Amino acid sequence: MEANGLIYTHEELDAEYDKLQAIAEKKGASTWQMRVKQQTPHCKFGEDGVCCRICSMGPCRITKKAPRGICGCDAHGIVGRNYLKFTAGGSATHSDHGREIAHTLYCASPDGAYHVKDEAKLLSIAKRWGIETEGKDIYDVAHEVAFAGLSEYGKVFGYQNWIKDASPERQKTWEEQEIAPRAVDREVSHALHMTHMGCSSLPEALIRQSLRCGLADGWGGSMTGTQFSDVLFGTPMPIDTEANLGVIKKDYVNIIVHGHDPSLSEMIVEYAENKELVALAHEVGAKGINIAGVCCTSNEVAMRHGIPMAGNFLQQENIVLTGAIEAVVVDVQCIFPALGPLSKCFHTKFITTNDAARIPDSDFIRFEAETAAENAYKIVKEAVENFKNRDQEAVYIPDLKTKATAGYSCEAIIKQLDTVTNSQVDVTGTYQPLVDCITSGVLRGAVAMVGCNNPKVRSDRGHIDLMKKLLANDIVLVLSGCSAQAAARYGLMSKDAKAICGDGLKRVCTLADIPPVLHMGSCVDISRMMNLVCDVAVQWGIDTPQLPVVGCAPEWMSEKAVSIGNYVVATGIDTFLGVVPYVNGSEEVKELLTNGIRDWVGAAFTYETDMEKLGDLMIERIEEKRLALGI
Ligand code: XCC
Ligand code: SF4
Repeated sequence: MEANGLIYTHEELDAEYDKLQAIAEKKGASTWQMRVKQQTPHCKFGEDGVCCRICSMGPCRITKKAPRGICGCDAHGIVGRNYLKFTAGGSATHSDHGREIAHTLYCASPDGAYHVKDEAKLLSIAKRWGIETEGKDIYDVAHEVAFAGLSEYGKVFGYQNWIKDASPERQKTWEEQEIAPRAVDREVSHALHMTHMGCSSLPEALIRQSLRCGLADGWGGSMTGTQFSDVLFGTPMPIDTEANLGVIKKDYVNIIVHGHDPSLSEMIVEYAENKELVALAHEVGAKGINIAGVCCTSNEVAMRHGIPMAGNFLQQENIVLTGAIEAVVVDVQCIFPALGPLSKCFHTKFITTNDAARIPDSDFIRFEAETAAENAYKIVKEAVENFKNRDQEAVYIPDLKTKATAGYSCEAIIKQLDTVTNSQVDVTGTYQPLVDCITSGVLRGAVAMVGCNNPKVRSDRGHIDLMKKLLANDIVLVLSGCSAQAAARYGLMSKDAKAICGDGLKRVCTLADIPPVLHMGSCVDISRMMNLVCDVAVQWGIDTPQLPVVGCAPEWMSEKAVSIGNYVVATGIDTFLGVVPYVNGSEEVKELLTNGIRDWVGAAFTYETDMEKLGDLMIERIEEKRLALGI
């Protein structure tokens, strides 16, 4: 069943996923659907954020009868501290990803495993960072830029280099508000210092550092991850691919790449074409080697190589349940520990590769930039050799597949806009055509829809129903992370999806030859969206909070998502969440996040668990901003 230009309904997809659940039950395997039942209702103290266990006098939990912990900390201090710790976890994680990529760039060499693919981008970064390039070998420049990037993590004085790419207004705001990000590691450490027993319990201070720590991610670690990945693996350009479980092939060796760091997946993709390994695949009775992705790794290889997207976060177990997977190869983040025992119900090998993500019941094959080629060869070989252990009779691959176009980096968007410009003055290479579409009202605005899926929201429905509503209202969408994959699986990332758009957006899609939802990449690529909004604001001559643009994470779940939320808001973009962070236990913290911080950065959070209302609120906010601009 291929949704050729069609858009799947929830029922069509659920019917197939239910069949995989039945397989799990028959096998006695545990899935998240089952575990959610065991874990709910969730602990109310945890949900409200009023449980503190940062010292061994506790744990303390706040109730009406016990309004303070043993040290005297109240709910506001505890909730604020927990929120900052959550942010620090996310910022550390994204930033460490960026650090790995910087290290990979440092290892690049003409005859090694990694090369410089986008020289122009590298030279442009070097220039912006004041690194001399004249007469130098491109690899020497790469190493200097990589070293400078790595040094940003422990930078002794000053702010992150990348913030110079933000709009002048933003930089000014961050400095004035004392949230301009300093060294990445410093912001994370400082956050953990502040949340130590007996340090900060003032909500204002804790939330301010949350914004700063988030900015160290978005305009620090994540930006490094994105920009350096482009230098190494190429800046994404529109590319056709496919999505959903139907991309798994019955007659092929199927290798799933899952996680976030493209250093690994790029090499796996390369070795899937290795002649010896392909010959070996034929020898064991397979037609070849098929690679498909899960989570953000999938986004990385989809937008650079057109590797199909098998599924997002909450699909990871379904993929194994097909019984057709020889190996799930993972690097870091968003990997269910459940994959260990689940793989054991099948012939599937669960291969972990990174010191940061060691998981029971997995085979650990350490993957390092220095030895990437031999590591990748070994991993792919193990998968191929595992094909003979597959029980072909028991395989069930749902016949679900969509077409999708991925790879809309900022550079790609500008290029696409160049094709539609009919202005009298030359605006090639700028966002002016986009600004014109918005000011004329052909497009009402834009929403950056990002983030995970979460069983608290009926999986993916939050994303999809909101997207449909926004598209019908002539609001263009830029997507990343698991939100992007949800869109792809339903068919919204195909150019034919313009059929469900309002007339204005439909016209823009036809003229620019784009799908109405633009795939901008993985979670670290939300940094691309920050570049986009800053550059559009500069082009327009306004500050980012004035743009009729909002951010939305309807089903977010991870610490990284909170870190992202903080830097998106701090970049001036109102952000709408469909899952409430653990802050309900403090009116003061909640007030700050949903309103107070607007005085600092010009934007704030909106929490609304009713998706219909969440959509209305976003449209309302966009229209308010238009009105304020007089357009
Ligand atoms: Fe993870 Fe990035 Fe969330 Fe998906 S969206 S569940 S964080 S893979 Ni970023
Ligand atoms: Fe309890 Fe205070 Fe220790 Fe937290 S820091 S566990 S509130 S005594």
